[in-house]
Amino acid sequence: MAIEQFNTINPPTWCPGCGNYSIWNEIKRALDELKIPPHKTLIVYGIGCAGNMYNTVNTYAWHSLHGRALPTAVGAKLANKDLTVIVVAGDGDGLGEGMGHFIHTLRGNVDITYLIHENKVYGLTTGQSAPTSDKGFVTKSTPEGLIEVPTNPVSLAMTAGGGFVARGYAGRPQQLKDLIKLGIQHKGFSFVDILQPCVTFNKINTYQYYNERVYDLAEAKHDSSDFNAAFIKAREWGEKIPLGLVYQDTREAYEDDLPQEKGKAIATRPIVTRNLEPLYKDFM
Ligand SMILES: Cc1ncc(C[n+]2csc(CCOP(=O)(O)OP(=O)(O)O)c2C)c(N)n1
Ligand code: SF4
Repeated sequence: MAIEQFNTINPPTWCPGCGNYSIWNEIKRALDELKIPPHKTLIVYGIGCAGNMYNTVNTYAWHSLHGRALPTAVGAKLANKDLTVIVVAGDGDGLGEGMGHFIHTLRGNVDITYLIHENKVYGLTTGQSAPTSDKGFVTKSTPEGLIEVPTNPVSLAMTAGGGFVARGYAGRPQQLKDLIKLGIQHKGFSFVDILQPCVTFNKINTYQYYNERVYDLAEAKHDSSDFNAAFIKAREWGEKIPLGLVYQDTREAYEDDLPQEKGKAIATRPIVTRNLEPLYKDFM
């Protein structure tokens, strides 16, 4: 296999230098290295610059509603457990409108992989503040500077019950690819928060900003099975920003506890027509 099998005839349309190009490449490389073919993969996309990847990767694809990519993906996975299901969404999409779904999907632990492109701004709608934007961030929607403090998606994912929580960076493509691969291989919900410079609307969190701060948790001998140690790393943000696998547990995926999922994938079973007349009569 080769990475080209995941290309379509449509080139991406992101701004030159956008971090999305790296993420796009590493998703394809991860699938290729895991030998997961296009017809065994579904990518569900949110709405935004991140979601505009939807027609540039040759797999099954679904361009969902803003904030609703996760429940769409959960439904698809439960209907066809043979598919590798990945979700690609922006941080506005996933942590603003889609925040409720995020928290409940973390609890639920369905076996899908969620990639949030954290650019700390609304890119597609031309630069409003996002839930991850820094306090004081000046945008068209916050001309006097943002009042709220930012959401930390990594520590949030841990407190909400996430069983696989990682942070990657578009500027560290090799590590990012390895994290996406680990996430896909994890049995249960895997979340990779990806630092993604938006070169057009975020002049603060640039490649230079991150390059001066990021370090690799693996090199720091971090134990990703120790929740308390991992939570300290999840909260770390400032002069130093950790990258890598922050926390991983071994609990069962949602599907493993669902009797209907035993046996063949639901989508491959014959359609059974049931006579509901007796049931209606009971209630009439
Ligand atoms: C229900 C709904 N609300 C709002 C919008 C408008 N909208 C489109 S993209 C977007 C935010 C994009 O920001 P983000 O999710 O961070 O993705 P990015 O463009 O930065 O990749 C918004 C608010 C929409 N399309 N649908
Ligand atoms: S606006 Fe920002 S996130 Fe969107 S394509 Fe341009 S650089 Fe990328």
